[in-house]
Amino acid sequence: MHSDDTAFVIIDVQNDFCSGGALAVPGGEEVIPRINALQADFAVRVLTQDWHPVTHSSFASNHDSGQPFSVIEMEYGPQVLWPVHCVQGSNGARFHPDLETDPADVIIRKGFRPAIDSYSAFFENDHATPTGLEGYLNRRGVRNLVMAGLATDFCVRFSAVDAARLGFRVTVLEGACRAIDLDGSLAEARADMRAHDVEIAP
Ligand code: VGL
Ligand code: ZN
Repeated sequence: MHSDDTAFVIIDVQNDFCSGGALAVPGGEEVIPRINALQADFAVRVLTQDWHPVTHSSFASNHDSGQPFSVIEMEYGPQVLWPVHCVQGSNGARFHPDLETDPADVIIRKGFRPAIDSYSAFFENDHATPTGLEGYLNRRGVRNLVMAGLATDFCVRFSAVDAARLGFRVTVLEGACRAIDLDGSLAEARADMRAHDVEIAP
């Protein structure tokens, strides 16, 4: 059992990020058994859920010339255009059926504003609009975070780096994550996490 001030943050283990999903991360569902087994070791458990309106600006289909996996410039910076995924209320947006969700204390939904994407569990991609998770964790006295889930190089990376910037001590369980690995994004994610003192554990 970890100390009471340590939370397990489980990122986006949803159908669309697993095999057969709209934005399947290779081996996505392989993280589930370990994540399920670890949950009992934590006093605080957080789930995040990517949760987009069908009009979302990160969807390639909502841009005239946007191809999936191309990058465009948004007001808040570069944005990868994704296939339609994790649409609010759809089966793809549901947690994978094998993920144990009953132990969760809180579920943070993100990416619900049409005009802005949100990889991080803490801030949307403008790095300014908060999701509220920081306040939740602070009010519960949490200082340390252990993270796992999907995808290593997008939502896990930005959640871990934001958390470290906010002053949490962060460990990413890389073996309980899987990556999209788009144009070197996994190597970049590892370097970014290390540069922000995120511990990368197996
Ligand atoms: C994610 C791309 C788009 C993720 C979410 O969970 O890593 N990636 N939306
Ligand atoms: Zn998304």
